[in-house]
Amino acid sequence: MTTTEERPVGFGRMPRKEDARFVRGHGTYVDDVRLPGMLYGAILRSPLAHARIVSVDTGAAEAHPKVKAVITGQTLAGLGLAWMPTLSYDTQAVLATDKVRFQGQEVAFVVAEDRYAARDALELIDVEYEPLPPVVDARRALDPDAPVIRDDKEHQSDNHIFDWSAGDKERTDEVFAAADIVVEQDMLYPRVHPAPLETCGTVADMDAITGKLTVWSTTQAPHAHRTIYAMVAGIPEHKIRIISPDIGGGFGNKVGIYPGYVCAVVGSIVTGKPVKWVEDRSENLMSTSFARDYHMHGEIAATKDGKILGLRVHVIADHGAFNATAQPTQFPAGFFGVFTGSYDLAAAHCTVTGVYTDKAPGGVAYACSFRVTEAVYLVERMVDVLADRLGTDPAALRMRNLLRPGQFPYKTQTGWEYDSGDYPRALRLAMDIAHYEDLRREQAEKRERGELMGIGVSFFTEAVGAGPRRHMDILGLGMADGAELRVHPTGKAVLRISVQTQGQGHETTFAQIVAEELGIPPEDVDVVHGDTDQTPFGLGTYGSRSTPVSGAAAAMVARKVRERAKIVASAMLEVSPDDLEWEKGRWYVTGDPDQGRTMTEIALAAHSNLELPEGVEGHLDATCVYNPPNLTFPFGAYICVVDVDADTGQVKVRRFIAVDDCGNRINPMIVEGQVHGGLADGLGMALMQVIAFDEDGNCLGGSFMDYLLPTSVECPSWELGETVTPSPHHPIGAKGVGESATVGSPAAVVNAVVDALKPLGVRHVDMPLTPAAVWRAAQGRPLRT
Ligand code: MCN
Ligand code: CUM
Repeated sequence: MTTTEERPVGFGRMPRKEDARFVRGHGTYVDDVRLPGMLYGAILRSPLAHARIVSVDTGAAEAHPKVKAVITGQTLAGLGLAWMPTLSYDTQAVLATDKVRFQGQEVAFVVAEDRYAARDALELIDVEYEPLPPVVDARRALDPDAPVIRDDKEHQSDNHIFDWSAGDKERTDEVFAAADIVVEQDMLYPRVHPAPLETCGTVADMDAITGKLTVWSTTQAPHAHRTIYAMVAGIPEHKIRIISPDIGGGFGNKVGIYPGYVCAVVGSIVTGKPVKWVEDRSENLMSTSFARDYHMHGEIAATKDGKILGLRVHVIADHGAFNATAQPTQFPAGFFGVFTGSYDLAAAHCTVTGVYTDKAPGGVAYACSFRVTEAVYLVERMVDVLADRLGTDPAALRMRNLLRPGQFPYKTQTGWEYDSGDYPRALRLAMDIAHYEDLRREQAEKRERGELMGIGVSFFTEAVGAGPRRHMDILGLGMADGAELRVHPTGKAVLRISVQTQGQGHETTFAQIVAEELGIPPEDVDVVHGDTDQTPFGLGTYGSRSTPVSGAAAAMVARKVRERAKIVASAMLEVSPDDLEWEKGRWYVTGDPDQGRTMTEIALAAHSNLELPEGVEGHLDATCVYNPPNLTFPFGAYICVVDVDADTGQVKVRRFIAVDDCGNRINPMIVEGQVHGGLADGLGMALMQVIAFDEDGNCLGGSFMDYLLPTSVECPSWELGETVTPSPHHPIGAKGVGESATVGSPAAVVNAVVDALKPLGVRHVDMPLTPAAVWRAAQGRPLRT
């Protein structure tokens, strides 16, 4: 009999299983897929931000000896595919027919024998444009004289997309009217890009004989993509197979369906050959899904002794030329409604106005938890602006106003129910790790000498793990996830899940969940994902929902298998199931622990000639669908320490302390990796990243020369701490963590830099805090954004 005790079983630190292939260069990414006879696609893109298309001449390109097809908007219009639906019930041009609406927009698609010929042939296409004035500044988009971007839409006479609000306006106005102190601040969360190292791409293979379409694609949500392809293209859903192989980073960039994916599919249908399309870096940076671009006006009300009473916010949200924002249907501004943050408020109200501009589809994603990033940044900047006004320490002001453990489950002023938390404990721990009082002393001494040192604090609450499906769906698809678990005769298991890892290590952590529940080693559990023919339906990986939803499904399906194992064990031991007890890895007879059967023994018996009770079918497998009762609400306290050189505007992040609480941790090593990555992301956004445009709508961030990724040079050695407050409604008490650090860290960095510049009278600087922006602020001449 094997015992499980001496082997690592279940939760705990464990290196990632998938790394064995990644570190040896054996990953299989979309661009590694090579099929016999495969052709290559390339996209012709608009050089102008806003222009009418007068004509498209493809004759010369078609005459190129290696070109197999040239597809234009007109070709697609003939197939009814020139426009496709977006995730926000808008439409997006696959290839432009009437106008181009942003620089880099897709105009034509060439299919050729090789990549080089496809690119060369783009030069042979002659497009005549009639330039139109572009709308670049979202704050001007609703001006009466602003050119109308979406004149393709019948009822669209301006650039307005939606108005959305949350909270109680009247009550908030009352609270503000009665408050001792009201402070306000304008701030921009600039347009940024997820910039995964692997760009987006697709290999489409339509088999003309069987009618089966196989699509290898960079997607975070293969099942949702399949359903959308079926609905839009009219291909029967069972004839579509989406394979999301290894993904080189998603960060939200791979949630949507992009014109290039559709073009590859059409290219394969038209040529009868497999067609590969993979975008290059500039295409990715200029056209494929942007995040943020929120122009926010915040007001905060408080008593003069520092009790925060209310928040009032108005946002102008720049969604670019097509509203392709990824959000659950009922939430046009995503979960921005959590802008009340981690504080006990009397009232709050926000309004968000979404507008079109001549920019690539925006508001899509980037470690955002559906707009929680913007919300957290807003409230955490506002608390610091208030602290400045009150002359109080920002950590003390937070400590005074944070929700107390006894208030959970806590219903916010905007209708969210936070599941659990001990906020003061997390902040106290961060302050202890930082030696906060010593830092403030050091800062005071430095200020005496004219040196600029800043300490920034932020506290965040996230909302991750969408559904429940009653409230949350994407294009009508409810946000729940299926799981299937099969234990083979020799006790080795295969788990099939609907979510899709892009670097988060699901093949490891999901095996650990099954291992924890069944008491078999994680090495004995294979995780299958990313292939719609092999996995149950579910909505995929984004909004840090894999652990909260699919992870719960994995635990529940394993528990079902464990219950079936109990019946088999009872037949083996010839006792009633009621007389059996579970310890990790085996069922044994109550009061007689020597009489027991391990999962491995049970698995073999379940497939043997053992006589099973009436109605028990044998084998050891189960399926389940998990529809979460609520989101999970991870939280954390971050402290950033910076030194600023007023003469050069250089910011040096000296220390960064991050205390995260994501409930029970399945694999602490992976959680820490997620936090490290997210902190680097947040630092990048705070200090160096923006996709900017000139007044003609030219994109200024089309390469890694302009759009900077932080490296180990800019990042400090992260100092992590943790508290554990399990989610009361999640089967294993876990909350999501994948986006926490990106959500929580930018405010800490900006708060630190503004704190450093305080002696110079600076109260706010918009991200990114480049040397130029900081230098200008220090000179009393802030950059206009
Ligand atoms: N985990 C854990 N214990 C917890 C919570 C999570 O061990 N209490 C583990 C999970 O099992 C999983 C990882 O941490 O292996 C992240 O889990 P989760 O928070 O559920 O997030 P998702 O798996 O749903 O990942 C999505 C999230 C998002 S939305 C973005 S954006 C982002 C992020 O993950 N993109 C990433 N982290 C990323 N990390 C990498 N390497 N690459 C990306 O593209
Ligand atoms: Cu919003 S970026 Mo992640 O949810 O894939």
